[in-house]
Amino acid sequence: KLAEREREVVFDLKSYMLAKAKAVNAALDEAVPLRYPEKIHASMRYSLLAGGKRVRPALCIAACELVGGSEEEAMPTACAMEMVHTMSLIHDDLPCMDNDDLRRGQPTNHIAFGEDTAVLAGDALLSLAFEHIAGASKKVSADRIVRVIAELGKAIGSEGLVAGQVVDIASEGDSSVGLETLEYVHIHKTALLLEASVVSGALVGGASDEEVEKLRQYARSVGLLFQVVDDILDVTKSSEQLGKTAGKDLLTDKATYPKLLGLERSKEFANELVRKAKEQLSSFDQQKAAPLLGLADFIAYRQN
Ligand code: GRG
Repeated sequence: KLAEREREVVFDLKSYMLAKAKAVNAALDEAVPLRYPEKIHASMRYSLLAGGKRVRPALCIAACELVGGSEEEAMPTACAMEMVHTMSLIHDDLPCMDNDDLRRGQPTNHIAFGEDTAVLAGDALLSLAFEHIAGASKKVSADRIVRVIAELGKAIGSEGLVAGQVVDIASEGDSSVGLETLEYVHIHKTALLLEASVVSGALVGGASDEEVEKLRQYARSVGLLFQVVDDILDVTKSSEQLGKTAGKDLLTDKATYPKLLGLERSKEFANELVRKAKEQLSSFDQQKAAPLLGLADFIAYRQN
């Protein structure tokens, strides 16, 4: 307990996150210049530079630094994770998927640029992510770059993010969806990209196989935690807004942790996941592990 409190005093996560977000934003800005054809690049930049917590790049850089690598080595890979995250949001918002008009308080990409451009901006960001890892990671050995490319490809393809989205769409409106399907969707839609961010950061930082494995386990817990907390926030935020006890997700057909487990047990599950995530970091230098320990808390106790 005392050691934990000391760490909180010496490590300022908020400043760490702000500094990493600033560096990532500058690198993303540079990675997608507004060149010909302007409309597609404007559309890519619109969503890529529209704010966002930059959790995936922060995890990537923190994992790289933990195993002895630098921010510079991690940056192209960190940016690639955000490019993929952004393209998944653009496509998720399309009329053929979630049909959302707003994202981060702004009109969604297809509302601002049209559906055709939004689809293509997503495609271009996906392609750029891999090009960027391969081309911009000058200080990282070729074999490690190949491992990162394979890791990311697997995490987001038809057995990864895409699989999560497919199962999510198929279970829409199905009131019999249980915990197993809910967990499948969350692990695939959300946790696998967080896992790829951490593992890829570790790989470009020169991690041993044993270190990669521990960080993978950390990321698995943190990834699921991210979505459990998202579900909890959906209930608590909309309760506040509505001034009622039932949040919006309790009023819809969508399966969520609070709906299937209840709010209290969902919170207990979230606490258990934070504990499990941190346990995986116990063999690392605790001073150096402070950012990843802090990021687990940030994901668990965030308000949006
Ligand atoms: C990746 C090839 C490929 C296709 C995409 C559309 C689709 C397939 C998948 C949907 C994935 C999706 C929307 C997952 C939800 C992820 C999630 C938890 C988003 C919110 O993340 P935050 O809170 O958002 O990090 P900010 O705004 O902070 O970046």
